[in-house]
Amino acid sequence: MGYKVVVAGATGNVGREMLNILAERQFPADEVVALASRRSIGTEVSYGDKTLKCKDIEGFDFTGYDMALFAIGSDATKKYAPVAASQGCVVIDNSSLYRYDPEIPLIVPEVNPDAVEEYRNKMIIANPNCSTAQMVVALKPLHDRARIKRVVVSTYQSVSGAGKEAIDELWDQTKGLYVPGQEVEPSKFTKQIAFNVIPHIDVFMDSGDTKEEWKMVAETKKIVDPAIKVTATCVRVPVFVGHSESINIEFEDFLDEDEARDILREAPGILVIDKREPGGYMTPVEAVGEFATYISRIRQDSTVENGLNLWCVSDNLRKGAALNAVQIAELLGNRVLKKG
Ligand code: 11C
Repeated sequence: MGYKVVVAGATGNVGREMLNILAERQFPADEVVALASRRSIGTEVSYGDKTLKCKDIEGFDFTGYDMALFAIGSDATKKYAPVAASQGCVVIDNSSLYRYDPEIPLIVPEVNPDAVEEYRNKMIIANPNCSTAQMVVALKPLHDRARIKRVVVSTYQSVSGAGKEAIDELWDQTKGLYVPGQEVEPSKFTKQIAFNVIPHIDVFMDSGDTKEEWKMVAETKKIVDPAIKVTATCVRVPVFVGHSESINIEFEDFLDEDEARDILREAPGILVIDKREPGGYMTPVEAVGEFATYISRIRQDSTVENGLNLWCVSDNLRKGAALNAVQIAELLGNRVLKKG
């Protein structure tokens, strides 16, 4: 007997990827139900070679369903996650609503799988922000070997992180720049995104950091180790899918770049592509549709006592969202629910 699974927000970028990945990874599901908001009822979405018709999330009875993958944003999650949880269905939530609740586990399966047991507290498990997920996959094995003291990260985040309208804005604005009279003004973004970069993701906080930058700090501490200091600068770039990160790490102990490369080669979820020659590194367009987090440009930082630099690329809709959620579902199934 397999699982009965709900995907809520099935018509969005992340919801569609959740369905694709459940099918690609042959998740042992007896039944998969696609839910959406009222305006998308009846919309057809693909699940492997099947087509599912979206049902209304309002009034849906989650009783008898084992788990629900939510990709519906914080406001809707606030309304529907407690309903699913109270009806005995474990929610795996992609929004930021519950991530910082000490009673709710925030999980990247390669990093802190044991936290899955804490699902019992509220029947909810949180999925991290995309820029955090790929970074902590890289940090964890290095931390285990040499204890990370401090991380300085700069991100190069694709527009798909901001949703479908943001993808359309980059596309239309890029075309519009070549056609007099068809220029597209910024709407989803604060400034022109085509052929530009914008050092602003999510809202500004009193500290001067943006919320996206704050999330990378808070989530890394919760998932890997509260002792790790993180400072982040998050930047939107004109890339459709795939986030990149330049990561500078300072360790307690010396870690040689060759040993770091070997550790990362062995680490779960990581592929190292690191040849010191033209093209011997990963770029975001090459990561689209892939499961791995790619690490390149591993090198000593000799400006601090025990420093290392690396370049980290992943498909933000996959490892950063849908894949991680499906991996949590697999973890929950294998470790706790044990069906299938
Ligand atoms: C972005 N990282 O690239 C964001 C998207 O907290 O789940 C995901 C926001 C989140 O805009």
